[in-house]
Amino acid sequence: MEEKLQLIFDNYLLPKASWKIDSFGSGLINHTWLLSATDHPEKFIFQRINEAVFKHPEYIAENIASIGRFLQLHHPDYYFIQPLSTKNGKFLIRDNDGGYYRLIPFARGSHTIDSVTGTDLAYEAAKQFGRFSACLKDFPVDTLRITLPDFHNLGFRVQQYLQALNLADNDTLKLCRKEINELQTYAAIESTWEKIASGTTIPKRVIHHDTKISNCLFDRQHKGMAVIDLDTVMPGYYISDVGDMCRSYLCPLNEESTDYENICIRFEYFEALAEGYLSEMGAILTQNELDLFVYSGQFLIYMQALRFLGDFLRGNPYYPVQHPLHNLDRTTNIS
Ligand code: GN1
Ligand code: MG
Repeated sequence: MEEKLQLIFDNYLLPKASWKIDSFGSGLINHTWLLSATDHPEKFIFQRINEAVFKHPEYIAENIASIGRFLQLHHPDYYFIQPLSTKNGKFLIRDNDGGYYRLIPFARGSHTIDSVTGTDLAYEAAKQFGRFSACLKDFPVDTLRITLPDFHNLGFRVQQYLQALNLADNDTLKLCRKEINELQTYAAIESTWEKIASGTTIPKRVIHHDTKISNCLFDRQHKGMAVIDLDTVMPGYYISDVGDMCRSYLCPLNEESTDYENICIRFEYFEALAEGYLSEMGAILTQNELDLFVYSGQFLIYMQALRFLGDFLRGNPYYPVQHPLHNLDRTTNIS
C-alpha cells in the first residue's frame, strides 16, 4: 500500500493530509482502492486497469476525454466524473512494472448499492443510464475507440462458449450438465441477435455496456447522481444497457447470491426501470429499438450466463473466483 501511495504522490497534486489507501468496491475486473484521510473531506478512487482484459488502456482514457469535452460543450450541467489529470497533464499513469493506474474524484455524499431494494432505486438508476446515452445522442459514435472488441457480440460469445464446452473434461461437464441443458433452451435468442448484428435494424449509439446497479451513484436522498465505470463505453446497441439493467435490477438478490429459491423477476421493477430509462431515451429510440425492449433482458442475461459458464468450463481464467465452483454458482444464479 505504501508503494501505491508513493505512486499517487509522485504523479498527482493532492491537498496536504494524512492520506491512506484501502481496497474498495465490488468490481470484478479492475482493482480499486479508496484514498481518504481523517483530516481532509475529499476522497479519491484509485484504480488499476486490468490489462489482461483491456489491451489498450489508453483507448479508455481517450474515449472518456473526448466524451468529457463533448458534454462540457453541449451539456455543461451533466455530472460527468472523469479521471484527474496528473502533474504532467495525463489521465493514466504507469508504475515500475508497467501497470496502468488512474485517480478519480470520489463524488461527495454519494454511495453505491449492490442489490435493488426499491422500485424508486430502479427508476433512478435507469434514468441515469438513459440520461447518459441521451446526452450523447449526437456524439459522433464512430470516433470512439473499441476498448474491448466483441464485448457484447452474442455470436462471438456463443462461439467462445461452444469452444469451452468442446475442450472441457468429463468431470467438469458432469458438474454443470443442468446449466448446459438449461442454456440450450434459450438458443432462439441468437436469431434475433443475428438480425441486429447485421446492422440494418437498429442504430449504434454511445453505450455504457455495464449498467449493473453498483455502477450508479446515489445521493443521501437516494436520487441518482451519476454513472461510473466508463471502461466499456463504446459504440453499441441500446439493448446492452437495458439488458444489463434487467439482469441487475429485476431480481431481489445480486449476482453473487446462491439463495436460488428466492431468485425471481419482479415485474414492478421492470416497469420502474422502463419508466426511468424511457423518461430520457423514450423520444430518441426508434420504433425498432422500442420493439426490442423486452428482448434486451433475454439477450443480456443469456449472454452473461454463457460468459460465466464458459469461464467455469475453461477453469476460470477471466472472472476472479473465491472458490472453484464460483462461476458455476453465478451461472445457476442467472439462468
Ligand atoms: C464485469 O468489472 P465489473 O464488475 O465492472 C464485466 C461485465 C459483467 C460483470 C458481471 C469488462 O464488470 O461485463 O457484466 O463483471 N466487465 C468486463 O458482474 O468483462
Ligand atoms: Mg465494469
